[in-house]
Amino acid sequence: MSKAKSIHRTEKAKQDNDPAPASGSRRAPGGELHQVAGGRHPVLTTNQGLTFSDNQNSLRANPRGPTLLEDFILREKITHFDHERIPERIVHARATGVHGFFELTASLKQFTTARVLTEIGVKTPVFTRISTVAGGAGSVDTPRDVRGFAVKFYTQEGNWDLVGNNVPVFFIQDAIKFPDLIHAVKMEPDRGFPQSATAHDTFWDFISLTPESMHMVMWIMSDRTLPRSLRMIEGFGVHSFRLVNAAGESTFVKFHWRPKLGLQSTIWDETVKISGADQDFHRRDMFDAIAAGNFPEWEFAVQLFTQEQADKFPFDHLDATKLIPEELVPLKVIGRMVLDRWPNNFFAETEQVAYCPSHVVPGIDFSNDPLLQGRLFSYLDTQLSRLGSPNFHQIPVNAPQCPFANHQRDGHMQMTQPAGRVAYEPNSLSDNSPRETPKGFHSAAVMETGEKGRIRAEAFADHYSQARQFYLSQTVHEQAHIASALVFELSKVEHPHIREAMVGHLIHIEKDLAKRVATGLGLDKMPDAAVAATPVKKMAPSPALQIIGKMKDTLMGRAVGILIADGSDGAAIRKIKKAATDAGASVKIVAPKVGGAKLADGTMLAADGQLAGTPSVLFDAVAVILSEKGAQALSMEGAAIDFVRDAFGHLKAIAVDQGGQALLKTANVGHDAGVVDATDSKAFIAAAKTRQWDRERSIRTLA
Ligand code: HDE
Repeated sequence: MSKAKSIHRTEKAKQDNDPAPASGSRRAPGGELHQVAGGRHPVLTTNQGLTFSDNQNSLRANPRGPTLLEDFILREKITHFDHERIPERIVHARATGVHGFFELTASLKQFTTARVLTEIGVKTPVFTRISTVAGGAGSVDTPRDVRGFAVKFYTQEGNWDLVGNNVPVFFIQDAIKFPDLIHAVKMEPDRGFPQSATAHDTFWDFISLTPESMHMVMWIMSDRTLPRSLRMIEGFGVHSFRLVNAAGESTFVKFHWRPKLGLQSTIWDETVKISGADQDFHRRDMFDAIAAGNFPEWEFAVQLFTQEQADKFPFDHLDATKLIPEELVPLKVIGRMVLDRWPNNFFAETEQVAYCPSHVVPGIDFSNDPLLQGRLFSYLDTQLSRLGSPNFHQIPVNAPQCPFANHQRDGHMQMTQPAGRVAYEPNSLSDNSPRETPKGFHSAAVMETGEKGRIRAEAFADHYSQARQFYLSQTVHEQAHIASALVFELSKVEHPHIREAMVGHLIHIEKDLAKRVATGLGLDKMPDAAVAATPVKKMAPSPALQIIGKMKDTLMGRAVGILIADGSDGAAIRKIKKAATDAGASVKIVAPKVGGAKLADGTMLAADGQLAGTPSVLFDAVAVILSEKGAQALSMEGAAIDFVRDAFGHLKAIAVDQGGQALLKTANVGHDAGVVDATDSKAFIAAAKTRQWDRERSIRTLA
C-alpha cells in the first residue's frame, strides 16, 4: 500500500495524495468545481459544499483519544449512510429494471384516443421493472414465483403504467383478500422463514381454503414460475381495461407482452442449483445481454372485445382468475418494446420507480374488475409510505417526460419553487396558471345499476374449469412437472389436512392429476372432493398456454459452456464454439483454473469461468472436450462429475470427444439422442435448441 493511501496519513502524505474519486461530488458554492492541483478530479465536499482535507480519519481528542461529537463531517456522512435504504416493497421487492422504448406498429385509432396507441412509429420511452413477488430485496432471483412485469410508458400525454405479471391470471378475485394472500405466502411471522417460497404451511393453508386460487395454482406449479431468463417470459396486464375512442365508445382490452426469444423455463432441480451458483442469475443475464447489445424485445399485443362478446364468454372477464383463451379472442400485435439501456443507478431508478395502475392516459380506462379497483387505491398509498412524500412524481424516474402542472403545493422534499400568488383553480388573477381541458382524461360513461353490497357476482363462482383447461392444454412433460411440483410443495407442508384438502381440489381439475399427487404424497386413500359451487365446464384445450409449444428454434439468448482442461484439442473447441456462436449462443470456456488450460498444441486458452464456480446449470447446453489425461484428472473432481451429471439431469445437449466421453462414463451418465459426438456440431446445435424431454423419466421419479 502506498504511503498516500494509508489510513495513518502524515501531513506530507496528505499533500501527495489525490482526494477521493469524483462520485457524489457537488458544485462548490461559487458554481465552479473545486479542482485539485493535478486538475483531474473534483474535490470531495460535504452535502453543503464544504471541501475538507481528510476523508480517512474522524476528529479525535488526541491520536489515541475519543472521537469528538463536534465532528460534523463524520456525523453527516454516517447519518446519510444510516438512511440509505427506504422501506422495501411489501411485494415485488426483488427486481431488475431497464430503460427502453415502445414503438407502435399498428394503430388502434378506431378504439382509442391514446396517442401511444395511435401514432405509428413514435418511440415512447419506457422503464420496465421485472420482479419476483414474495422475497425481500436481497433474495435470490430464482425462487418458484410469479414475475411482476411493470412498464412505465413516458407518453406525451402523461405516464401510463401497465403493471402486470408473467402469468395472465391471479390468485384472488377481490382486493380485500390481498393482504391475507401475501401474509400467507411471505415468511411465516413467528419464525422468519421461508424466504421467497410457497412451499410452506401458511401458503397452502390459505390456498386450500380459497378455491378461486386453483387456476393460478396450475400456473404457479408449472415451469412458468421458473423462467430461464427474464428475456424469455411473457407479460400480461391481467385485468380487462377499456379503450375509449373519440366518440366516447369503449371497447374492452387485455394487454399481452410476447418475448421475441420465445418462452423458456428451467426445470426445478436446475433452478434450485442455479440459486446456489448465482443468486443474481436473472439480473446478471439481463445486464450482460444489454452490455453485449443483445437488447431484449417483446411484441405488444391486445385482445379486443365488446360487452356483447363478453356476455357470451363461458366465464366472467371481470374475474382476474380467468383468462380469455387466444383461440376465443385472437391476439392482435400492435407494437414492440425494446429494452436497451441499463439504469445509471440501481437505487435512483429500479428502487425508486413508483408504478400505479391508476396512471393512465386519455383513451385508456378501467374495467370493474374488483381486483383492479382495489389496486387503483393501493399503489398510490404504498408509494407514500415507501418514498415518504406525495412528491415522489418529481423523482427523475417517475417524472412525466411531457409538461405537467397543477396547483398541488409543498410537502416533504418538494423540489420545485412555484412563483406567484395563485395556487388554486378556478381563478381570475392569473392568465397563465394551469386549467382543465376538454381534451383531457374522461372516464368512460358506463351505466351502473344494481344493489349496493358486499356481494360477489354469480359469474365468478366457477373455480375449476379454466384450471382444468390449463392442465389439459399442457404437453405430457409439462403435466408431469405440475404434478411433481405439487408433490414437492405439499410434501413441505407439515399439516396432513392441508395436503388432503389440496388433493380434494385437484379432483375437480383432473382426476388423474389428483391421483398422481395423492400417490406422490403417499396418501393411503383419496380424500373427498372439495365442494364445488358450480359444475366444471368442458373447455377446449388451448395450446397457446404451453411453454414447450412456445420455445423458439434458436440459440439466440442462450448460453453454451465448453469444459476443457490441460491437453484439450484446440481445433475441436474452436469448431464447437463457432457452431454455437453462429447459432446465436454466447459461449463460455470452463476450466479447472481461471487462468486457462494448456491445449494439446501447447497454446494457452484462457477460461471465462473456473470449474468450481461455473457449474453446467449456468448453460443451456455443454460440450466436454478433454484429452485422456485431462479426463483422468477431472474424474477425481466432484465439480466436473456434477458438471456432466447435472447437464444430463437437466435434459441438456452434451457434445463430447473421446476424453469427454470418458468423463461421462466415470460420472455414470447415460447415452441418448442428446449426447452427441463433438465432431457433429450440426447435431449438437439441433439438440441444444431444445431439451431432451424424453430423458427425464429415465433419471428421476416424476409424479
Ligand atoms: Fe400488485 N402491488 N397488488 N399486483 N404489483 C404492488 O405496489 C396490490 C396485483 C404488481 O415493479 C405494490 O409499488 C394489491 C396483480 C407488480 O414496482 C402494492 C393487489 C398484479 C408490482 C401492490 C395486487 C400485480 C406490484 C407493492 C390486489 C398483476 C411491482 C409495491 C388487489 C396484474 C411494481 C408497490 C414494481 C406491486 C398491491 C395484485 C402486479 C402493495 C392490493 C393482480 C408487477 O401496492
